[in-house]
Amino acid sequence: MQMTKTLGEFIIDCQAEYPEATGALTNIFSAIRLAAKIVHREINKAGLVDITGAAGLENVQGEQQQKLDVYANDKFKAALAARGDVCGIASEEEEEYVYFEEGHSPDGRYVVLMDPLDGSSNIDVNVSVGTIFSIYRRVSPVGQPVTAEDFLQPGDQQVAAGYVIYGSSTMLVYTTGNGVNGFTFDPSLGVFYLSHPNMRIPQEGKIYSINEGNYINFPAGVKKYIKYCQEKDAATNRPYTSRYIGSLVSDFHRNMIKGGIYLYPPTHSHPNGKLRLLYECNPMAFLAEQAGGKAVAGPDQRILSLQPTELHQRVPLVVGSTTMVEKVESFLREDQ
Ligand code: P6P
Repeated sequence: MQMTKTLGEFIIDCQAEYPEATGALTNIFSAIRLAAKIVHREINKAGLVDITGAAGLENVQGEQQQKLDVYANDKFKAALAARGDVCGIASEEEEEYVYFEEGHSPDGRYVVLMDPLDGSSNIDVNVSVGTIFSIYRRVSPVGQPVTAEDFLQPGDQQVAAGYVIYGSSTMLVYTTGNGVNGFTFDPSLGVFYLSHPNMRIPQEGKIYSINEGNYINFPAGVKKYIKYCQEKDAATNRPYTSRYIGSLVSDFHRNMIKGGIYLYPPTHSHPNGKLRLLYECNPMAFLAEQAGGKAVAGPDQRILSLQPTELHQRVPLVVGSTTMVEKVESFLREDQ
């Protein structure tokens, strides 16, 4: 049996297609790959070394920081800082963006935005979690400290985006704007292998993912869509199946493979939605569109076109199979 490509081989082959490529992205992905392996190792023994449970701190969102949240943030930040190509990062776990001072990467031309451990409240109950990352070229002068503008770029400016899902297996899924490819980690060899080449989201799906506990406060169009999913109609494969893991990366990954839709609409506690535009919605939207899907914040509000205004800005998210997202948009338009 021919051995499939490793992530490293795949990235180098892709770089070879761009003679002008400097190898910077290759270096950045090498850092992400290393940090993912380290976080994988700790997640898979969390129950044994008491690094689950809240670290007693709160992150900028006022959420209890799980020790692994902090651990993952530190590992990804350190790995990226060690690469000369990254001049700064923004993270769900950091109140402000971080400039990599002297000795790290003052000449770096890229910034990385990340949610180092999304869904971390699931760790204590052994449910899969993920890392989400988004990569941009800096817009401020090289060699100078990074500025807010480097991080507040529309999602369409992303150079690359992806996630690591720490589930029944650990996978790294990413895009650089030429499709989406998935790599599965073999812990016995410490290598990611290409397992899901050219991932495509089915145009149609039968799975909807939403926290129906918030139903009372959903916009009317979302309530109508939920009822639409639950109606019996053989011609359109309804009723659909409800699946909600409470971990964006896991729900998104399943919908990527099987087809489906994930929604986090405005709720009473999160009137602008709960998910963050910069390091959750934009990278997932880039992946979705590259795989043939769609991602909007509302009717005709393409996520990747939004102009960010704040680092931890939240927006509503509807993402997944194009036909399903467009159905939600039609219900939401009726209420405009
Ligand atoms: P709720 C995890 O905190 C997260 O950001 C996503 O991973 C997940 O889909 C969502 O929030 C879950 O939020 O309000 O349904 O518990």
